[in-house]
Amino acid sequence: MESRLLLIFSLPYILLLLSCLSSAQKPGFVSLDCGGKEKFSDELGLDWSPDDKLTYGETSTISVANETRKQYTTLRHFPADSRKYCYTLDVVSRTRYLLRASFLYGNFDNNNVYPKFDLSFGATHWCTIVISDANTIEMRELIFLATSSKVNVCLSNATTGQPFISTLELRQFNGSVYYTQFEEQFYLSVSARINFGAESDAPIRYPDDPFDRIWESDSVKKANYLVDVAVGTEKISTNLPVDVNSDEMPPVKVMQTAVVGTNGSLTYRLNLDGFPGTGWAFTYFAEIEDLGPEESRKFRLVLPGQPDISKAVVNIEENAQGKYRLYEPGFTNLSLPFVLSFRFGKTSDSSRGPLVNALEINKYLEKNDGSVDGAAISEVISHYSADWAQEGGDPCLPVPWSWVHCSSDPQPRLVSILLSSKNLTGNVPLDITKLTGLVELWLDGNMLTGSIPDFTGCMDLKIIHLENNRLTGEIPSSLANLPNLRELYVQNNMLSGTVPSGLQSKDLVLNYSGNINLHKGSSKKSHMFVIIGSSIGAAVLLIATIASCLLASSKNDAPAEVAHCFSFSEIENATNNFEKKIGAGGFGVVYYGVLKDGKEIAVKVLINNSYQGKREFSNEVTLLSRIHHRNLVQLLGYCREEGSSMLIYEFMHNGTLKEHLYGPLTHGRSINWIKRLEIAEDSAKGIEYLHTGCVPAVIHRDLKSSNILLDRQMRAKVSDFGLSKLAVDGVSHVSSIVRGTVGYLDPEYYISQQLTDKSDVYSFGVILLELISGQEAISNESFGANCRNIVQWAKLHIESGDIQGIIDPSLRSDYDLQSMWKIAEKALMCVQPHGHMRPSISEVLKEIQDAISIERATETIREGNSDEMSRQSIHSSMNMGSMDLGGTENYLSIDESISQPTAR
Ligand SMILES: *[C@@H]1O[C@H](CO)[C@@H](O)[C@H](O)[C@H]1NC(C)=O
Ligand SMILES: *[C@@H]1O[C@H](CO)[C@@H](O)[C@H](O)[C@H]1NC(C)=O
Ligand SMILES: *[C@@H]1O[C@H](CO)[C@@H](O)[C@H](O)[C@H]1NC(C)=O
Ligand SMILES: *[C@@H]1O[C@H](CO)[C@@H](O)[C@H](O)[C@H]1NC(C)=O
Ligand SMILES: *[C@@H]1O[C@H](CO)[C@@H](O)[C@H](O)[C@H]1NC(C)=O
Ligand SMILES: *[C@@H]1O[C@H](CO)[C@@H](O)[C@H](O)[C@H]1NC(C)=O
Ligand SMILES: *[C@@H]1O[C@H](CO)[C@@H](O)[C@H](O)[C@H]1NC(C)=O
Ligand SMILES: *[C@H]1O[C@@H](CO)[C@@H](O)[C@@H](O)[C@@H]1NC(C)=O
Repeated sequence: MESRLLLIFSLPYILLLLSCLSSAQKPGFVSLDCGGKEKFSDELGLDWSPDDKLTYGETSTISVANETRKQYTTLRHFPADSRKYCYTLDVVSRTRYLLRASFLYGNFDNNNVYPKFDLSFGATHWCTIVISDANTIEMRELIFLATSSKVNVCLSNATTGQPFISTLELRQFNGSVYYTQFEEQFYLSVSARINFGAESDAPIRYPDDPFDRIWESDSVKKANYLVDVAVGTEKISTNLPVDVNSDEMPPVKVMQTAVVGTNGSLTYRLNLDGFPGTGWAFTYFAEIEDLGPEESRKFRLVLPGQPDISKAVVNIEENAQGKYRLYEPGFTNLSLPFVLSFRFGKTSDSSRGPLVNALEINKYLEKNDGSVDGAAISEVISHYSADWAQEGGDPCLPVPWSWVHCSSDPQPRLVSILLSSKNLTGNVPLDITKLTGLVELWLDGNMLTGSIPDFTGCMDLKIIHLENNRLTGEIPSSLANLPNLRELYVQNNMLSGTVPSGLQSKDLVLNYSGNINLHKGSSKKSHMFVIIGSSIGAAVLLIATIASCLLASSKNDAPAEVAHCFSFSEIENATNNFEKKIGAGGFGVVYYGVLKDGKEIAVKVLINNSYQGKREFSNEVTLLSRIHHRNLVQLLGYCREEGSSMLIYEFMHNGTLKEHLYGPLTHGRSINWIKRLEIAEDSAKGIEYLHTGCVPAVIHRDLKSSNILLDRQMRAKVSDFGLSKLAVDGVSHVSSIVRGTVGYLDPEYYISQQLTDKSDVYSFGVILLELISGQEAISNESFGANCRNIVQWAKLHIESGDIQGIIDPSLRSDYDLQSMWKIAEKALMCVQPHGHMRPSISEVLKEIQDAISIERATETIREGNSDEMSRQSIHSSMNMGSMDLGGTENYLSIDESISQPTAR
């Protein structure tokens, strides 16, 4: 066993600092109250501040029984998308810190779905947070040596629920506390820090521990934690001071209590977070019992499978050179399992059983150095203050920023920069030319000035977009030396001089029109393709507008990312020669199919062939297939052969919302109100992702109840997004054709042809009215004389206070009127004539979620009268439904259960 002698080096330093530490708040302590609104001091004397500088995420207030600490009454949560959300903290370089993050779910989203997501520290995956109880705080700690002046903590990869965080704390160590010889390559992730023989369940921390380490009480009965305690284990304690030498060691209060194995053994089994792996493990002993002159306490540590460790004999008093003094044997590199069983056993010549005061185990967590281009890209973003430049963390890991694509190397490279139309001013940042792995550069549509820099360092560049800026000077002839350059767009700038002949003789798409002082110059025409018009330009523009919500790596870089191209025969076979038609809509007929691997698919055969050219089509489809969200129907691939174009989607078992509201599938009984609210919530989440998870937003343009599909669990996904764009024929400009479905179409968009996200909100308002009323959006009979339109009809009733007049009679009275009103009022806001008067989809989503919690609260009361069976089934559908992951076969839907006779 080796002792820690390192503190000797820190002593002079300690003495020097002594006089300047008098302020109330410990220097080097940062305590962020996530979602908090104001600064405050807690009862320990720690100063908390809100995380209100963060521009991402939303805040929530929660209330958990017996948790009164202010920092646990708020939290911040983030969308469940494929981005990362980062906190940036200031630190002092070459200093060690304890970083602590904590998570108290408290059912903040009224979803009762326990979130699961990843936490990373810079580019290093730190841990996965799995919430398993709404009222229990999950806590993770990391010890690190700062190597620069900032560190990042990021949440990402929501597998269930929404990522959230309650607190984030930094505690600065001084001197060589927690130095390890591996610290350049490894962090220490804290797995256990236990105070044995504790007098209460409360942990010991600041101010007893000057670094605010949390020494957990061994009396807390956590599941799977500290079990297998041997018979005869007893607590002991003393009031006498224990000499612990320095504050690197456990605080005196921790050392004043211990457990003793009165029958000769101390045995424990505990689960070690983060293990198996190699770790740092120390035990802390102090003799705090008075032994008689003839008595002795000698024991050994026994670790299963590690016989060598059992050789050393501990005699605390001898090892510590006295009573009430600390002895701290440990291992700086020990291999440990997840379930650690250990035993201290007395030697045969010892009169007393073993004693232990405290224990500390940390796991070595290997650092990931992150992307190669980190330094260069930080220089680039340091020129800008917009949100995209503040995403934080590593540019590529664990997921890339929203506007870059990265290679998939262990140390990734930036391969695409997608900064079209971001209002960039000033020169093209020179540091971009240091991104030597760059393949695509999109800087078009900004206000960039100055000249085009020399890209000689970026030999992989294939596509350069600099058009529609204010660039001056000549086109550098060095561009001709880029061996892979295939597309160069510099039109509509203020460039001058002549087009370098090297570029003119290259096999290249080159557009330099709209530069008044730029001349073609003399050259022999060879393979040059000059595009002055905009036919390909328009198609490329389409790609640019949705490119930046794509989080996967560049299409040029990773061919595996290209949308799957199915062969016609494969589709022919899967659909059994287009046998089973399952739907038809504005874009074409949909067929059912089963792939060879058993996966069920829906094949949409697009109606006409006014679609873009083959390459643009497959590019567009590739982009659509990369949009992933649990409430968006996944595009699996496409097929373009035999003169037809097809899109292949995941198959949704329960058809469209339309069919369930008033189609033949209802069989006279339709879905109940809570289910309708859940469908509204799911759809709103999908739309919210299109509007806010993609930059710039993707506007659906054709939302309607037949575009909301239902899976086996009756959870909803939005389909057909992006198709309006796909159908734009090559030549015409994107926004020149109004597209949409009568009854759902935003009247303002129809008149002005200006498409905004509020057009989708209008359509969604119509869907909400359908959910309330069970009526179609347009009907010749239902709405009375002179009225064909659900909006006019509903408005008339709701505004005169007669909500009953529009509620679907098949809902009987199984709904809460308050939740119904909430939705009705919001629906009317959504269908306001002017876009600026309509709420955002996120606001609508909030309202739906409020209505759901109202409905669930009253449902519980209503259930009081119904039988056990139906209560259970409603319950299970909520949990499973909102998890929405793998299909559970023995699912019992609400509809089935409420159609059962109940004991009302
Ligand atoms: C809260 O504390 C009270 C009193 O200490 C206790 O009776 C109750 O069980 C606690 N509730 C929870 C949920 O822990
Ligand atoms: C996201 O989490 C899931 C489950 O925890 C895991 O299987 C997957 O590898 C993670 N993805 C990434 C990109 O880390
Ligand atoms: C533990 O020791 C006590 C007395 O020291 C004895 O009575 C008891 O039987 C022992 N228990 C076991 C399991 O050895
Ligand atoms: C610990 O020891 C193992 C070999 O026993 C070695 O491979 C490893 O690099 C050491 N350090 C860490 C931090 O695991
Ligand atoms: C660019 O500036 C305009 C006008 O100031 C603003 O409306 C627009 O949102 C900005 N775009 C971006 C991407 O910041
Ligand atoms: C599909 O392929 C399988 C085997 O590859 C064949 O048995 C089956 O007849 C094919 N079906 C159609 C409709 O072509
Ligand atoms: C949903 O689909 C499943 C499987 O196809 C079916 O058993 C169930 O009845 C459907 N539910 C409704 C409400 O239609
Ligand atoms: C570290 O160095 C010495 C103290 O300065 C101790 O007395 C201690 O105060 C310093 N430790 C801390 C916690 O700041």
